[in-house]
Amino acid sequence: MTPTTPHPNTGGPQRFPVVVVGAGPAGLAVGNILRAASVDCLVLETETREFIERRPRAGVLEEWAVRGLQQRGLADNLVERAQLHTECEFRFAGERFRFSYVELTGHHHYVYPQPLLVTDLVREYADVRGGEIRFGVRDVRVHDLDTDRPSVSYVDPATGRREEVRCDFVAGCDGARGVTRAALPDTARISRHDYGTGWLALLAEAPPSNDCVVFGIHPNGFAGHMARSPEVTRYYLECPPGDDPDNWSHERVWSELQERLAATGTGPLTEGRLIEKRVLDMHSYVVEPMVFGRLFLAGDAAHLTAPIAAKGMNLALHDAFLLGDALVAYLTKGEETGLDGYSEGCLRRVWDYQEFSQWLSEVYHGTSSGDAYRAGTTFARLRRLFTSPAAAAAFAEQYLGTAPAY
Ligand code: RFL
Repeated sequence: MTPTTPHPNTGGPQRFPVVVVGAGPAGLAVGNILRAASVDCLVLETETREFIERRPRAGVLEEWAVRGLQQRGLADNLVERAQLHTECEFRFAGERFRFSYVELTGHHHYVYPQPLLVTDLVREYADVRGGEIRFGVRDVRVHDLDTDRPSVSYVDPATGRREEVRCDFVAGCDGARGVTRAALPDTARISRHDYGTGWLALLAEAPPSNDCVVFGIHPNGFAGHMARSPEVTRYYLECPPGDDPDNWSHERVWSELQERLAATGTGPLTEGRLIEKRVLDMHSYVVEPMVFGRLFLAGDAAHLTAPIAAKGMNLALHDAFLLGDALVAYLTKGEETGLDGYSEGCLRRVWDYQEFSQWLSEVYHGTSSGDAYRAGTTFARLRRLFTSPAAAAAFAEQYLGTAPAY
């Protein structure tokens, strides 16, 4: 199968070897890998470029993910500007406990805000590698996925006309609220897990108040502190699922954060204006298989990991590397093994990260559950981390995503 040239102005359907639905980390990484191999593709995105370049979300990247971006020429800015995180701190029972994973393993995390990564990936795809991308598209639909001539259609925002794009493959990278997952047949299995808790996700215009990530385990509920930049800090507060962010005034947010993150030997947090305040219901799902006919799902479209363990963007990149490389191998050399093994190759890491998130959720939420038994086992888990070298090594491996095989 040879890449075909698009014909944007013929009035008839256009044609690209690959249509990527969604310009998040997954879709843009796939697009960049295809363009590096001179495979044409079209990325369709419902939002504007300005919007996706500013949407605040993730920040923590694992070493293998950064290496994967570097190998594909996508990490120059990241490597120059990212912070390196080498330790985290648990606060519980009024005390603080440092966990230096770099000392234990030699490995660290990179912290690089998702909007900066998305900005880098769009620039490289559209402005450097000459990839086609259409922003602001409406009502995207996928068609004929179980044939070898699938297509994607959308309403052009400028003309109001429905446009059709024929292709060989559709990469469904449109996140948790996209449309491609809904095109799966009833035979696809979607496993869901609801943690029964909410997190108030906050971004504060305030410098970090600690030199590393802090996890506060408190009877009032979990609280998290994560540096995003020297001026901005992400905070989380456990809250009831479905809670209204308006229930959380500036004063209430800071007083709960101060209380839940307090520990002997620590000063008060540096407070600041709250620039993001939204409630996330902690839930996860996994789609199996991640492939239907010519549709290949990647990232949050295929699996959502509640941001408990900061794994979602890493998994999105893992999928994108496998999918981009497999599509290039097929479209340029006719090799099918990458596409055949795609779903299984992704899902092994996905399930491993899901399991770790579930384990960590119990650590974060057990003491505030109101259940004395769960609180007791939570403290046992925490104590074990700081008394058993084997438990500490196992935690570090999962926290960093450094297992030798998945
Ligand atoms: P994205 O980033 O959601 O991108 C999907 C894109 O598709 C567009 N779209 C459509 N386009 C065309 N047609 C449609 N019908 C469309 N519907 C939607 C959307 O506008 C969007 O541009 O999915 P992707 O690429 O799979 O990337 C996933 C990550 O964004 C996500 O997993 C992470 O943000 C999760 N996450 C974290 N992950 C980490 O690895 N480390 C972290 O520290 C971390 N922190 C977080 C997080 C997610 C959070 N929220 C908001 C849920 C912190 C938070 C608060």
